Amino acid sequence: MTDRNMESSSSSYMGSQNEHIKSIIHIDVDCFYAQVEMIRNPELRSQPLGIQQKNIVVTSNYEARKFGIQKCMLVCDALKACPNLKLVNGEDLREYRTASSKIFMVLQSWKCPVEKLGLDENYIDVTNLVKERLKNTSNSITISGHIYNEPSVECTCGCHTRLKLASQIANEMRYKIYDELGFTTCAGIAHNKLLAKLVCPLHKPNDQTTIFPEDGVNFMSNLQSVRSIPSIGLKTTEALISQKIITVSDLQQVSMELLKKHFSADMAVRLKTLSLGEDNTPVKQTGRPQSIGLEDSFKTVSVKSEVEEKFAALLQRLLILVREDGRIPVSLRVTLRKKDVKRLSSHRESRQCQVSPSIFTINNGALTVTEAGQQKLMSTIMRLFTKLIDLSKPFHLTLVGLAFTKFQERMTGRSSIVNYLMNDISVQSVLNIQNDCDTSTSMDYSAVSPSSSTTTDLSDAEVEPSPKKPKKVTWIAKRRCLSKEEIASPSKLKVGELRLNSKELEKVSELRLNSRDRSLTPRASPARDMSDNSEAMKDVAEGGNCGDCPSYVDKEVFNALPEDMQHELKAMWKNPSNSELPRSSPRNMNKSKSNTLLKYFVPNK
Ligand code: DGT
Ligand code: MG
Repeated sequence: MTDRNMESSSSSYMGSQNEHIKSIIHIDVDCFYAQVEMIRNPELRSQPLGIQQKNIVVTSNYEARKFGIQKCMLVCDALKACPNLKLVNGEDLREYRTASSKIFMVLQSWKCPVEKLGLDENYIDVTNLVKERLKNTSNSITISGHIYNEPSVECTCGCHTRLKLASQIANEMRYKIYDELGFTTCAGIAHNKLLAKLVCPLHKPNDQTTIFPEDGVNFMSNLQSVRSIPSIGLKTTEALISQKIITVSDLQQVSMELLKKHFSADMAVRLKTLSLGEDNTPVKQTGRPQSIGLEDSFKTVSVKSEVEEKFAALLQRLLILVREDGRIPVSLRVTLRKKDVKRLSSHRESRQCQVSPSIFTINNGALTVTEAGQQKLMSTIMRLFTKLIDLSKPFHLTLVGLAFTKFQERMTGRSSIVNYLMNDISVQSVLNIQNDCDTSTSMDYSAVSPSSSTTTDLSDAEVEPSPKKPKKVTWIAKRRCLSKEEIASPSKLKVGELRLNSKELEKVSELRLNSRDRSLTPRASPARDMSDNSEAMKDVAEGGNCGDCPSYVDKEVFNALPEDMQHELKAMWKNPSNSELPRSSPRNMNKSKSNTLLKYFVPNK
């Protein structure tokens, strides 16, 4: 390293002491797919095991690695190296995804930001947790696991103590993952994501390594290829190699002037700082995926019926994933990779459109699609396909893909119940569009639009309007033939008839079916309603929880609510001034504050 660059890296270290404040853990599951298979079938544990996808061994257990089996080896080569290798097909990723979600959930129990990276890696920012624990710790703190380099002096900012504590938290996390799910893991602990990830595999399998900030430059300088840096991809590597920058040490020493000649100023700075082990990117809490998709690649397909078969197979698998996810899709994207035979090149094209949420129904809390719904989806897919491909001309495809790209949230939790009900009104509303009652009316739809759909970056896809974009309101009137008065107020939609999706409210969901049955029968007269109601109140007095409820409340629905919500409602009923709701009559509810939970407590009549 030149003096100047040495100087810049050491001053960067000294000058960035306030950047040592973070404590980041990176956790990577050992031989992930192989462990999933070994947990499913413990007999595999004692054998060399390879996970096969097409003709490649994508990973293997540590037993097989002793025989030289490496990731992405051809099956034939792997069998030559280890004739006893047991192969398990790993093309169906469902079990791996499920395991991945479980691990993520375990890590979330520490209430720190967790960022999922692929299926078997997670970053956890434990900065605040470390600070909290430090307040309550007077004893000297020891490290858990390995240290990259034993420090000769303590950094004055206290980062060594913090990272030692973080190493103990990492150990707790790994222990819990093993204890609850049976997976062994590795962890890296550092003051930034880059170093945490890079030191993670230093003691594989089933161990952990901590690196202190002052060792970052030295650690990085030992990496043989610039490609070892996680955010440097193939193209950047090629561009660097073309400038004879091959190792990370080369990158540390090269002048900024030269880097700026070949990269943008921002990129040049980023490359330089990464080479010095610096990285200030935050751990971003992972939410649910913005899209759920699958692709299938193949040599060439040039016949429409074959494309249809491929899509049908993909759709079956995709529906399983969506069912696992639980959200209701409202948008579908079709992707093709077209081969240009003359130019020997290929490119991707996508097209997407809205899909009616009515295609999806909830049975016992699970998202399902009927045969007819699947046919509708297939015809949407093939319609998008014919927009992407001119069938009057020959075509050659090497990939087809399907993805659901927007969803209606199925919110849960006490605070979200009103939104939750409103969402489901919109779902039910579209369900009702085909019904034959011809009353129509107009109403501002905004309150019931699926506003909580996750946002999706559609920049690479053409969005086309739905061919059957629901006329937004007519549906409510159509199906239920509600009176004008009822339509004017969503509060008049009965809670028993709304589709409630969360587990928390599954019981309510069952009740909905009953209520719906009732709603299809002729409407009861007010006198009859009164008697039904007093009947209901009698039942409650004999054993239900709804003794304090006003007479207009549907006690079945009330009793199905979580206890804390029941308490909250009772408190509001006891003190109506707090709730701004009239105690006496549901008729007055139209006048009260909108979006209030109590408004949904209108008995089914
Ligand atoms: P490890 O972390 O070295 O103990 O081993 P793994 O198997 O956990 O490897 P890792 O963490 O790089 O990848 C996690 C899983 O992802 C792995 O079990 C199989 C899959 N995988 C890894 N590399 C590839 C690949 O190049 N192609 C495909 N299809 N799957 C891969
Ligand atoms: Mg792994």
